[in-house]
Amino acid sequence: MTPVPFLKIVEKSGFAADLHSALAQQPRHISPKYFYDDMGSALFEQICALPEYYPTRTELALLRLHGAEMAELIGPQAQLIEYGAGALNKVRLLLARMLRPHGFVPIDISGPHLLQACAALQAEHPLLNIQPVVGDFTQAVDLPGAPSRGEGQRVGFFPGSSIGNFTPTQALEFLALTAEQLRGGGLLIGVDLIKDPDLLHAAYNDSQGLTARFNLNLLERARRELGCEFAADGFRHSAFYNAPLQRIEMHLMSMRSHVLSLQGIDYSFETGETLHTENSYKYSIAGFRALAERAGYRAGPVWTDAQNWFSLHWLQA
Ligand code: AVJ
Repeated sequence: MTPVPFLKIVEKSGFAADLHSALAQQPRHISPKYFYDDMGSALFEQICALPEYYPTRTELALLRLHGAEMAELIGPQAQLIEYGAGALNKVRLLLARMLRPHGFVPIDISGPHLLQACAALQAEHPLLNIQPVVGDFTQAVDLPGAPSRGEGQRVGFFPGSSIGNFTPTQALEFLALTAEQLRGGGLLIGVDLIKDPDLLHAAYNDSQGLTARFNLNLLERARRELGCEFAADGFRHSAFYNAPLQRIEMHLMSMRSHVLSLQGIDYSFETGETLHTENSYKYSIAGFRALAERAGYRAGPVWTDAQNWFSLHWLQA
C-alpha cells in the first residue's frame, strides 16, 4: 500500500497521570479517550457491527441515502476534517461523492490504527491528499492550511455521535472551537437521539458481551502498559440510562472490596464502587440545533431515519 505522506504527533498519551488522578478522586471518573488503544479500537469496530448497536448502521444508511445532498453542501475542492476518524468507513461515502477534494485531514488518538486506515484509503483514492493528525481532537490541534481563497471551503465531519461523550457544556465549547476552525465552511455531525430506554440499554449491554470487554479493556490496557494490578474478575461492566441527564453512563464496578495498585500506589475499592468511564449523551433534534446555534453555527438541514433514532446535521460555520 502507498505510504501516507504527512504525520503529526500532537499528543503523547497522558494515560498514567490521568489514571492516577482519576483513581484519587471521589467519585472516580476518567476520559473515555483512553478506551482507544489498538485493542479498544478493534473492539469498538466490532461493537459497530452488533445488531443491538443501532447508531452505526443507521448513520451509514443516512449517508448512503443522502450523501449526494451532503456532498453538494460540502461543495467542490473542500478540505474535509474528520474528528475522531477511526476506521474511515463513513467518510468513504462522502469522499466518493465529493468533487475534487482539496484534502482529507483525519484526526485520531489511536496512531497505528489511524495510519493503517489511511493507507487503505490512499490505495482506493491514489490522488487524494490525506494528511492524518494523530492526537486528541478535543485540544486545539494544529491543522494543515485551509484551502486558499477561491478554492473550496473547510468542512468538518464528526460522525458517530462522539459529541455525546462530552457534557453539554463541553459540547458547547467543542462546537465553538470548531465553528472558529471551520469559519466560512460547515460541520456535518452525527447525533444520537433520545429514545426508548430499553433500546438504549440493549445497545450498551449487548448479548455478546463486546461492550463489556470494551469497557474492561481500559483496565486491561492499564495492566499491559502500566503494570497496573487488580483482582481477576475484580470489576464488571455496568451501563445504564440516566434519564434525568439524558445520557448512558458506563462504569467499571468493583465486585468486592479490594485494592488496585498502580505504579506503587494503592487505591482501595469497596464493593459496588465504580470508576465512571463514559457518558453518552442523547439529544432531541431541536435541543441539538439550539446548542449548535449558541456555539456560533447556523443550523441547516437535518437528516434522520424513519424511527427517529439517529440524526445528521449540517451546521453552517
Ligand atoms: C463512540 C462515543 C459514540 O457513545 O455510543 C459504544 C462509544 N461506548 N459503546 C457511544 C461506545 C459503548 C460510542 N461513541
